[in-house]
Amino acid sequence: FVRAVKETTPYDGQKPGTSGLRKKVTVFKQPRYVENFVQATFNALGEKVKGSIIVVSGDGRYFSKDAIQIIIKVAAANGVKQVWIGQNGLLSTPAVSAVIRNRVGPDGEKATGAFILTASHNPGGPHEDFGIKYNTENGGPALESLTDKIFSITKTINEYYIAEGIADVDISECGTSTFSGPDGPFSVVVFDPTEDYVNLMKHIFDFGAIKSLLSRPDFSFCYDALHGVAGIYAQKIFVDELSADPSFLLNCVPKEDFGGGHPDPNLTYAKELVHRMGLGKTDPIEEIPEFGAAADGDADRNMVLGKRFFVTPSDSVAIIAANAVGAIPYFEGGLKGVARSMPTSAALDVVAKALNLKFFEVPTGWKFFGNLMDAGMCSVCGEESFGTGSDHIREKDGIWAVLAWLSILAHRNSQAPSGGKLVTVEDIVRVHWATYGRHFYTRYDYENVDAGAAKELMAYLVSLQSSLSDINRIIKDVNPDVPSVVKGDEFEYKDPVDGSVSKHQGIRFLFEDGSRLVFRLSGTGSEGATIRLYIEQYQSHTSKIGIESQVALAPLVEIALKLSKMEEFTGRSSPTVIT
Ligand code: VG1
Ligand code: CO
Repeated sequence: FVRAVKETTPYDGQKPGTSGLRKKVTVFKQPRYVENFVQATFNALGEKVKGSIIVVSGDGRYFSKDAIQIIIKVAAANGVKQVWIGQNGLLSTPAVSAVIRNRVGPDGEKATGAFILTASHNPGGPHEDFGIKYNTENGGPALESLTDKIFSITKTINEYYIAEGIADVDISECGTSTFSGPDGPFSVVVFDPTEDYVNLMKHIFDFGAIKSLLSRPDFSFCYDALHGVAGIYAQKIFVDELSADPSFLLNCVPKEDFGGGHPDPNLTYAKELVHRMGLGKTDPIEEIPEFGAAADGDADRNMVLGKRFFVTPSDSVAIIAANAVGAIPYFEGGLKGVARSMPTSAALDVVAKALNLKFFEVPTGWKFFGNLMDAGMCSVCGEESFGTGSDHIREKDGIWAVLAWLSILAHRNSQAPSGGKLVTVEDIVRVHWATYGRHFYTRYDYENVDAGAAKELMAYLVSLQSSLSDINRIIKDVNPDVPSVVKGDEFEYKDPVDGSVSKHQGIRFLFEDGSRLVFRLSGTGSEGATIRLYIEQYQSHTSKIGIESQVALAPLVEIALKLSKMEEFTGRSSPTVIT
């Protein structure tokens, strides 16, 4: 092939958000849009690109196949030596992280980075979302220093390189295609997207123990991949390796449009699973599984359910941290530390304190955990947004979380009297609350709000946060029974490893009794603005631990809406999604 230099002009708004560049497919389809962004990334990477191996794949959403062919050609023209692609362009986000960290090329070399093609839990299809996220050598999302550099280059870019004379590569079959170019041979390697990831999971967990649990006549489960990429891993791990009944799998064939749904594993969007698990129903449905789980489009998120029972993601990470040692062979030597994102509930803090573990609170977005893990300071971490993971890779990991829960269930049951009643998900959670207390938690999302109105609301909160007397006056007017706010601030994080500072990470109101209200703007939307409101209350009195979450939180919800003048600013009387 020849290396052609093409003229281009910048596009506005190619700014990677919390997790990469996410836009409507129609935006990505504009001429040179993908080329500009990929070239800007290569320019930002500089020297590293020549002779490197780059991974390109994703959740298989609509437009992935076109984007892959473009990226192959831009990579070849920039001097990349090899492009690695999961068969059919599929690789889950955690699998990409595993491939970067573990897979080796013919001469033992590792990949330099990856373009992950996904918009995660956002819907897919010709009129929906697409996304490109760049991950670096450690397998984690690019840090802000790099994404800022990419963004600034996109604003002035005037040319890109592209290989001319390379035919489209068939990505439906495993194998290697080699081309000769100006810098020597260039090849595209298509491989089995499950191989590296499945090997890693087998190394972390005791598959034998999980298999025994799954074979119990009183145990059944249901895994819903919501037509995302998790399906191919679920088939390999749960069915082929762990011998689960194939009927346990729901929506496990990846689709370009996720079957028209939101591939978002929460109580609103994972409707079919929620129904199967009997949530919100009191009438006896036959054969409700004992365990249920779902993933998002790119399989880095998870939702865990028991029979008629929801585990909040904030509880999930705390419970995994509290039970990992003993249940999961990978953690045999103990945990190095634990971390959560700022809006995630303090359930993990309580565990860290009780077990005397190092603890970190970082801004939203997985990239902040990576530095801690690289420095050996953190083993288990999580976010309230259905993200849980560990230092086995540098992304959150949906299937890992499910295997962690199955391991804990298997371990607890192996300790229970043999022939006795199954220890369930709900049993494990209730014992946890009784031991550590319970953090009632909910998140209200106001999606696609007018961007100007959202900014005004946040600006108002920034100024309100500094006046405790104003805040407490409003609170007492609304409900004198609610405790006072003792601190308001705008969350700021100084990375303990590299000293970098991230500002404006959300407004916090911290109450006397440990309750918290947090407001922040989403960084993953593709249209308008999304305001997220996080509401949390701690309860350690055994008599109050069992009450309904929405009942326990109702007074705080009312305060949050009044404090922020939510309806006044946004015109919304209710949120779009409650999780
Ligand atoms: C959201 C979540 C955040 C998560 C991010 C990426 O970000 O709140 O916790 O890390 O999505 O997850 P934001 O900025 O919209 O609140 V994923 O599965 O979309 O890569
Ligand atoms: Co995701």
